Amino acid sequence: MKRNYPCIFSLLLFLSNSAFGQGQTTQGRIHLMPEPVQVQPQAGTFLLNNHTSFVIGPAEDSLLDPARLFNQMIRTATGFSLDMIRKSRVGKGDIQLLLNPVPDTVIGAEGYRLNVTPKNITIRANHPAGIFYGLQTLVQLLPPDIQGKLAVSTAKWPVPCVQITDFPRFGWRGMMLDVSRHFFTKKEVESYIDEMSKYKFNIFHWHLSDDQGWRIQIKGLPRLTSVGAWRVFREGVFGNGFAPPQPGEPDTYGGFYTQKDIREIVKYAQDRFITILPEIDVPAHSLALIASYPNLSCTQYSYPVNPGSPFYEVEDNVLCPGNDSTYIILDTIFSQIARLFPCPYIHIGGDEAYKGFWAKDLRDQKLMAKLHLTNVEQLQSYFVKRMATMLASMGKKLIGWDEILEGGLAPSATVMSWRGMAGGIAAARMGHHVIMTPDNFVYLDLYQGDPSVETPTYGRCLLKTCYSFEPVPDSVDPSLILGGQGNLWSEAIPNFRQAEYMTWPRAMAISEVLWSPKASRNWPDFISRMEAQFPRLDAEQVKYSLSEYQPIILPVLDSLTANLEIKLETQIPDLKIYYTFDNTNPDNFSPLYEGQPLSIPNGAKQIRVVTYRGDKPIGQQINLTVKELRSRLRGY
Ligand code: TNX
Repeated sequence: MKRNYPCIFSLLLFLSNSAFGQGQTTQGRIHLMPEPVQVQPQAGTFLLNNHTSFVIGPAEDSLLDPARLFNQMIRTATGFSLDMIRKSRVGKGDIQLLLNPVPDTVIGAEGYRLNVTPKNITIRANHPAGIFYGLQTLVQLLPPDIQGKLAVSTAKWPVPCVQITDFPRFGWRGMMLDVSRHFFTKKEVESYIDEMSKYKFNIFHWHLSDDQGWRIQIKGLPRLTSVGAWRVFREGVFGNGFAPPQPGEPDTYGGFYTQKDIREIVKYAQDRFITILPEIDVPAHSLALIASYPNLSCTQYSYPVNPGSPFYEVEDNVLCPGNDSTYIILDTIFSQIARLFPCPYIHIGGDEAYKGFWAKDLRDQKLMAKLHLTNVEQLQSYFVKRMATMLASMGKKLIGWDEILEGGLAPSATVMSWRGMAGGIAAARMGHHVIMTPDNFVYLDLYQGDPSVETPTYGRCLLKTCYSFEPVPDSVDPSLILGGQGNLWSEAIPNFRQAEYMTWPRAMAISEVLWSPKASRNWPDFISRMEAQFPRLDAEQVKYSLSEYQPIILPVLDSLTANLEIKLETQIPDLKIYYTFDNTNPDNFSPLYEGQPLSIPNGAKQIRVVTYRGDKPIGQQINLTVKELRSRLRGY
């Protein structure tokens, strides 16, 4: 990032900005997310009002849709839309959108140059995608209310003058949404895609099938949606806390997208320059498919769609690779998927296949003998290679989770590395393309705050951890790392508000990792820009988490005495931490935490901790018993 003021200056501005929610500028600063490559603030302001027009060249029809989307975004708040004038010269008060006649070699396919002067605004790009991203940046330069759901009684909308040059670090900037464990409606999915596009993501990985539900209509296979899309309803804690279906209990929970829905969502995403990567998870995670067509598993038992009760290794959720029916049905499914989704890739899952049923199955044994395979991992590899050939015949390339490395990787497969970075590193060393989605950095289903106040899940993935994600490991050819993505698995996401809460602001951190230059990463600066986004999400009524302001309470054992002690931390740098051991609620007159681990006073049963910014409480108070802290020594 090249700024025309030094970093220390921005840090001081950040520290002096005691409350968040102040809109696009604080004391003259411009707050953008993700941070552009180069931002050069200029003197003055452009005023957008109902006389402002878009100026689009007569030959540049491809820019009409991005301009229309901009209009759609501001219409409710402003009460007006900008006219679209088809001419080549920009006049006073205009916003000119321009495709470069000669490619600008600095900004590539998705970059843009945005110039705001008091007289007019120009956005230049090589392709319409760049114009779209320039318009997203322009929205962020306007006051937050402009993108809101309420009419605002002002006629003038200021834009600070600035020159911006911007382009992404990675071509694959993804977010994954699991719609199987819990179902999200077409409108909710579109709203997720819309929000992603504001932070310049360009891939929506859609996890469309799993053990808890099949979500896409496939013509000729009606049971996938009449049976596979439905399960019994459960509330409580997914996994051990959910009871299995009871005899005669109706399947009331679920849903699916018709092919018409899919086409509309694909178009909705395309308009926002987002490609949808469809995933049908095979050969495992297939209980919904097997519940619909029981002949596909080795056991051929008739199982119900799983509601989140324990079943792994007990119920056979894996397709039988030695059964030809498997490939016949997959051919029907994937050929329709291939036609519905323009994405050059299809994701076939490939993760977490329990192979115990294969080892006992006669057809699988016969196939292994015929192919001279010596273990079941090689059988999975055979299955994945056969899927790669099938997809190639449909003009598509295969992506799979890193388990597809086991037993030998299909020659042209792209690997999505989720069990840390290791699978990605191994695949890149073999010359394969890789997308990094390591669970320890970008799993948005994991805790972002203290487990005592969050929805039950497992493991921890803090905002700060997302921001520290580096997709390119030192030891590999960087050109093989296509990019990365955040994954939202929905076992513990029973409604869409929770999906938003788990996504934001962590996805902002991921968007910056994937878009902005590595050298510009700056945690305090990110926080101040994140805080400028919150009023935008408020205006749009998108839920987000404030868990990043909570204190972090860590149990530690003193190295000499082995006594339990407590360390307190915050993710946000300028917060103070106050605590009590006397069962009262702390405030800024309570003991201040000063960095040394605390020993637990005799008789104390609980610590209560709160964070402050200046003299205002900011993070949710966390109360933890000593007993709970002791149990956390063993992890979450
Ligand atoms: C592992 S990531 C899974 C998912 C779960 C997720 C929960 C992957 C390829 N498999 O099936 O939902 O963990 O975090």
